[in-house]
Amino acid sequence: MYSLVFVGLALVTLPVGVMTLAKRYAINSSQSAPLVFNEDGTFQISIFEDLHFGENAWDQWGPQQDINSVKVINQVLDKESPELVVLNGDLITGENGFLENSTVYLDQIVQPLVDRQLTWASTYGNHDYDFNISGEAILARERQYVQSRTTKMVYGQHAGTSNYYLPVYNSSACTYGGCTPLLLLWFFDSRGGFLYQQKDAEGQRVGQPNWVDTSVVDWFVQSSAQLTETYNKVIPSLAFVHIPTFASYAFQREGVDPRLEPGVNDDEPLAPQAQGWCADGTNDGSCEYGGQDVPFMEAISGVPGVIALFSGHDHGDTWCTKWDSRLPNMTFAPEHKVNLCFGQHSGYGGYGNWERGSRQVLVTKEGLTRLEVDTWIRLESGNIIGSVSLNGTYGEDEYPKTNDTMTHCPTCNYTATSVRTKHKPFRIPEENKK
Ligand SMILES: *[C@@H]1O[C@H](CO)[C@@H](O)[C@H](O)[C@H]1NC(C)=O
Ligand SMILES: *[C@@H]1O[C@H](CO)[C@@H](O)[C@H](O)[C@H]1NC(C)=O
Ligand SMILES: *[C@@H]1O[C@H](CO)[C@@H](O)[C@H](O)[C@H]1NC(C)=O
Ligand SMILES: *[C@@H]1O[C@H](CO)[C@@H](O)[C@H](O)[C@H]1NC(C)=O
Ligand SMILES: *[C@@H]1O[C@H](CO)[C@@H](O)[C@H](O)[C@H]1NC(C)=O
Ligand SMILES: *[C@@H]1O[C@H](CO)[C@@H](O)[C@H](O)[C@H]1NC(C)=O
Ligand SMILES: *[C@@H]1O[C@H](CO)[C@@H](O)[C@H](O)[C@H]1NC(C)=O
Ligand SMILES: CC(=O)N[C@H]1CO[C@H](CO)[C@@H](O)[C@@H]1O
Repeated sequence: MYSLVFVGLALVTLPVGVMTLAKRYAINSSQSAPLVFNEDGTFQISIFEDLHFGENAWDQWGPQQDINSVKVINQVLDKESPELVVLNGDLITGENGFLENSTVYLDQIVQPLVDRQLTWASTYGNHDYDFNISGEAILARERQYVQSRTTKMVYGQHAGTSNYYLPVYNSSACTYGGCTPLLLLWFFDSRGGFLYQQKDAEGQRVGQPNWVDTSVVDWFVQSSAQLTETYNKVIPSLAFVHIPTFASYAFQREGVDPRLEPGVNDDEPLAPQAQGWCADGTNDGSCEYGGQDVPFMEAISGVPGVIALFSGHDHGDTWCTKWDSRLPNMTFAPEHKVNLCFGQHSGYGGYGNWERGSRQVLVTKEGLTRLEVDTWIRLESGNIIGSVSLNGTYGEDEYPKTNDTMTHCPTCNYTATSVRTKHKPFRIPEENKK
């Protein structure tokens, strides 16, 4: 699909120095070759999220979890054949990182993708930002691979890193600018965690806002309007962000129906963007939710053609909901219907033992005409669960209930200095109730 000349060239015959050079600068082919639909008119995405590599590097448990996580990626990709892999945040558990090597875990994550000549695109999550790690640092590591499509299109000081879009074309006969894309993929950075190499007067790490910044929202609204004008057409799109928005929380309070919205719903209440921040931008622990994700929610539901927004973050939530009306505790209704989906906790790092897996999204040219995609979760065991069509009647159609199964893992139990802290329970305080 894209020329992988340098990968194909038996690198083993090259001395190490040349190999590194080749890896870094050779062809940039995947970056210049557009994403395209299959001959059969499909485009599949495999989402891995909350991989949480690099926990407890100093003992046996952490590295063992990373080995288990690599197995998950391999098991899933032995069964699925995506055109693109999305790494939807919390690739690495940054609070365990050492400055000198905090991003090397990326190499382990992407090895199964490189082996299969797959190309990928990342969003960064709150655990990808800490004193010793940052989105910029992970992106620098990703740039060593031509298969990475992760990039940065918004340069404001508070924008975060992984904000960009990728067009998907009809066929390889198209080049950038040559054809109208059939599909756009938007990637957003919900930030969070802590600022890189910064400490306050008390020597504490400095928290980073955990929502999509308004500079990014402006860029999204303007860029999509520009694309609509350029192509004289609303191009259907899918969006990815690590931390879900308050709309998912508001829906969850209404009640997730295990037959209409199949999936695990154990993280209740879930942790949305702007959790733990006050409306005035302080985060001293006195507020539960500051509402700063409202502009992003308005944009996601206001920009026409957005079929679904996929997030991770809450490892124990795996359902999709169609957001199509004003929800309690929210002041506005979505302008257009948008499906809000969680994926499946993919890594052995991070809290929880829900069975590991990966959400699949199948786009067809035909489905795009009705703004529909199909999606399911491929588990590490090989089983498929939660297979649904995000079509016009999603939310009314009955599906089999998803079993809430846990992974049985002899190396998973850990009691010493576990870093597996769950998100703080989330409650809206009286003053924020609408
Ligand atoms: C490949 O990409 C890198 C970084 O994005 C750039 O510095 C380099 O010049 C590119 N090489 C080619 C051959 O385009
Ligand atoms: C899209 O690509 C297919 C081949 O994959 C080709 O048959 C078809 O004509 C193309 N359609 C357009 C509008 O270019
Ligand atoms: C990173 O550095 C730490 C501290 O030197 C070390 O314990 C750890 O094994 C290193 N991790 C990797 C993946 O090299
Ligand atoms: C950051 O990395 C340095 C150098 O390896 C290490 O000494 C330090 O403990 C780390 N700091 C934090 C806050 O993780
Ligand atoms: C949506 O998909 C479900 C499951 O395949 C199907 O039963 C239902 O009829 C579809 N609805 C529409 C409007 O196509
Ligand atoms: C879910 O669990 C029930 C009861 O154990 C079992 O009968 C059913 O086959 C399971 N379904 C799936 C899809 O695994
Ligand atoms: C791990 O912990 C669970 C729950 O505490 C327990 O049921 C299971 O037997 C433990 N497994 C091992 C291998 O220790
Ligand atoms: C905190 C919270 O959820 N507040 C309100 C949200 O909306 C429902 C339904 O209107 C109220 O019952 C809650 O008190």
